[in-house]
Parts: sequence; structure tokens; C-alpha cells
Amino acid sequence: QEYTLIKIELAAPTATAAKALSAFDLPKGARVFLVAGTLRPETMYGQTNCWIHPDINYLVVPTASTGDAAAAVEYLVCTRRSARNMLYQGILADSETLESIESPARRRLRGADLIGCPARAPLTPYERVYVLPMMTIKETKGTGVVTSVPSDAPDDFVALQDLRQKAALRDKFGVTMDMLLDPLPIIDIPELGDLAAVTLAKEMKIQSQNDREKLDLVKERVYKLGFYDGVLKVGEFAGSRVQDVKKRVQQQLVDTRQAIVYMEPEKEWYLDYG
Ligand code: ZZB
Repeated sequence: QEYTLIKIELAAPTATAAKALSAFDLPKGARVFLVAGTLRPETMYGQTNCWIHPDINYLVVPTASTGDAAAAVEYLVCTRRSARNMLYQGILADSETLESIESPARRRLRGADLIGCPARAPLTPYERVYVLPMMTIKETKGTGVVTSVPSDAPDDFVALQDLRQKAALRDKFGVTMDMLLDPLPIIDIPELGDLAAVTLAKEMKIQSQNDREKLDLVKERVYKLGFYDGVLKVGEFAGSRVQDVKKRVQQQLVDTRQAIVYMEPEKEWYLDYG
């Protein structure tokens, strides 16, 4: 499975985040990116926030130096499991990454510590997106960081609705209403309109992010229709069909160093081989 990792740069850590990050002894001025695994790079025009799981322990690991002077070492926030995979794929610096992977007790960043941080994501017109909690993130998939495109991802729309409608949930995590940005119409699907996930989630009356059965039904439909019938409405490829430009958007993000290609192993092979 090939994922595109979208680099979402931490703009200004909150006091809590800054304190948690200090455990990693980053060099002064180090740039820190949350890396979100996505199968849909063409939807990055519609990002409204970045999701993390409050209870996952993340690592902050340095990218491999490429020898290119313009490409300084950067630091990526991701799960320990994905750090290990990225290390084997040559994305990360060897020894420092191994040290982080092997001493997780000393070096770890709880997802909850990042909530409320403003960040900068590529292609979206929102200058700032916020790091918000999502309870359905799986530690065993992608990087454990997810970017939110509520117009086209029902899980994202419903998780945002949960935060909008439940003051107790916001208070628990220190989320404020101004961090919840509106979905952006970016892809037109003839049979569903330009906010496909919003339309279907409402039609199916999905009540919460734990309504897995209905969410999976909607997700499958939006994936299929988006890919085969979707037409981009915004950006450089406006007017083009999703299936024709998906790869080109990915390539452009990678070429401009705003994304990284990452392969997800079929199986946790290192569990067998130690
Ligand atoms: C942006 C995006 C825009 C996504 C969209 C989907 C959609 P899947 O669909 O199950 O094969 N994701 C990535 N990592 C995780 C994780 N650790 N836990 C939970 N969700 C995760 O998985 C791929 C998608 O699930 C990814 O693509 C990501 O959300 C999320 F318009 O990124 B996507 C109809 C879906 N539309």
C-alpha cells in the first residue's frame, strides 16, 4: 500500500507542546512536521485540520540528510511503528532514529500534548489549521497522523461535528470553536455535489465517529465516486478528473518537498524477525 505523507508544519507550539518537544533535544530552530498518511493527495486543497490520537505516544525523528545543502534536516512526528518503516525506506536518519525508537520511555510525545497547535498544511487556502483529537485513529496504520478533509472524508466530517456539537469534548481537550474550520468544496461529483461526504453523512444520519458501519458504507461510496466521477474544482488542475491528476498532484507535492512517498508493509514483518 502506497501512502503519500503530507508534511504539516508545526507553526507555533502551545506551551504544553513546547514542553513535551523539549524531551527530544531538537536543535534550535528545528522545523517540526506532523506527517499525515493519505491515499488521496488530490484532496489536499480541502484540508481544514490535522488529526492526532490523544493517547498515542508519538516520536519526533530526523529525516535523512540528502547531501543537498538546501534540504536541511527536518523532524517528523509519527508513530514508533511508522518511524521504523521510514527508517528502512531511507527517509530517516539512522542512528538518531534508532535511539528514539529504542528508548521510547524517555522520548515520547503524547498526542494530547499537541492538541490546539496551529500548523501550516500544503495546498489548503487556510493559512492555519489546528491539531485536533480523533478517537478512531489506528496506531497500526499509516503514521498515526491524519489530515482532515471533511468535504470528501466522512470520518473527518463526523469527527468535526462531534467537536462542534459537544462542549464537554472540546473542554476535555482544550479545543475552541475557532479551531474548527468549515469544509471546503473542492471536488464535484455529479451525483453528490461538491461536499460529497457532508451530504452523505447527513443523509445517512451518522451520529458519531463511532458509527463504524454507516461510516464505512459512506466512505466506500465517496472513494469510488470521487475517483471515477470526481472533477477538481480548485487549484492548478481545476476542471480535470480526479483519476487523471491524482498522480500529478502527488508528484508535485513530492517535488516541492511538501510530501514524502511511504510504503506500508503488507504485514508487520519485523514482528516475525525481531
Ligand atoms: C485524506 C483523505 C481525504 C482521506 C479523503 C480519505 C478521504 P482507508 O481509507 O481505511 O484505506 N487514515 C490514515 N491513517 C489513518 C489511521 N492511522 N487511522 C485512521 N485513519 C487513517 O485509509 C486511508 C485513509 O484513512 C487516509 O486517506 C486517511 O484519510 C485515513 F477525501 O487522507 B485520507 C472517502 C475517503 N476520503
